[in-house]
Amino acid sequence: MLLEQDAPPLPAEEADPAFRADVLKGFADTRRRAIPARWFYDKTGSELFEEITQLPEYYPTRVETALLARHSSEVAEIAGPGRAVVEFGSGSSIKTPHLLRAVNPAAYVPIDISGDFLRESAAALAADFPGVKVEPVEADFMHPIDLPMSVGELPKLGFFPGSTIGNMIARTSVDLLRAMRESLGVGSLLLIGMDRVKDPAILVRAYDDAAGVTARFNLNLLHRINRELGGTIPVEAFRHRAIWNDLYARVEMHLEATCDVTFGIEGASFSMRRGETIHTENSHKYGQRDARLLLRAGGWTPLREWTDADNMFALILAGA
Ligand code: AVI
Repeated sequence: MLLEQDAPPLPAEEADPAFRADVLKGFADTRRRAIPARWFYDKTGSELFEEITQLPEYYPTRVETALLARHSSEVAEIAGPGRAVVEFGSGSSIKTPHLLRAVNPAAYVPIDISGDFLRESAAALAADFPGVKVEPVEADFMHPIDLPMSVGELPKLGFFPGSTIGNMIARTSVDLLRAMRESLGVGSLLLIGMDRVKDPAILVRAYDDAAGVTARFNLNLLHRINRELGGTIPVEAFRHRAIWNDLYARVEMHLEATCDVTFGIEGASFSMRRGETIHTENSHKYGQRDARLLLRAGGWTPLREWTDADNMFALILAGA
C-alpha cells in the first residue's frame, strides 16, 4: 500500500502515548516480542478487517450471522419482552439487526471505546428501528460500566458477538465476563459468540487467506508504527505468519523478519535476526466444555447454545 508508506509521519505530540508505550515495550522484550492486537484498528486496519469478514476462508462472520438469523427468535422467547439489549462493541451493520428485529427491545445500548464509530453505527440503527430508544455509551467495556439511568430498571440482554472474547487470554476473558455481569446485573442474560476448535488447516487458512488481506492487516501495524511514531521499519523485510498453537488452543499471528534488520522508533534502536518474530494477535478457540467452563468462571450459567451443522461456531446464551 503505497499511500500508507508514503504518508508523512504524524508529529510526535499527536501520537497516542499508550500506543507508543506498548510498541516500545513490545520491541524491547527480545525474549518474547509482542504488540497488543488492539493497535491493528486504525482507519486502514478497520477497513481491512471489514474486508477479512467477507473472505471465503474467514467463516466466523458468515456462520455467526446465519446462526443469529436462524435462532434470534428463540433468544427472544427466552428473554421475554421489555429488555434493554446492551451490545459490547459497536453494532455491526449485519449482525445486530437480526437480534433487534426478533427481540424488539425497549432500548438498545451499544458500548464502544471509539466515539466516532459508535455514534455512526448508533445513528444508523436508530434510523432502522424507530421504536427502539438508542442510548450509545462511550466507554471501555473491559471495566464495569454505569448504564444510562433510562435503562436502569429494565432487564438486560448483553450481546457480545464476533468471537472477540477469543482475542483475550483466559484470565482477561474471565475478568471481562465478570465486568459484564457487574454492568448488566443479576437476572440479566448474555448472548455471546465463540469460535470452535476445529481442523488446524481450516483455522490457519482463515487467518492466512489466499488473497493476502490478512497479511496486509497484520503488516499495516508496522506501517502504522512508521506513520504515527516516526519508525523506520523496513516493512518489506517482514512477512505475515499464522500458526496454530495447540497447547493454548489458539491461532497466533506473527510478523517474521525475513532477513537481519535494524530500525529506529522514536530515538530507540532495535535489531531483529532473520526468522525472529513479533507476536501480534491471539485468537483462542473453544470446545463445548471449555466454553461452558469459561462462562461459569466469569459468573454466567450457560442456558442454551446453537451451532451450525459443522460445529464451526457457537452462539451461547447464559444467565447471571
Ligand atoms: C476481531 N477478531 C475476533 C478477529 C479474530 O478472528 O480473531 C480478528 C482477526 N484477525 C485476523 N483475522 C481476524
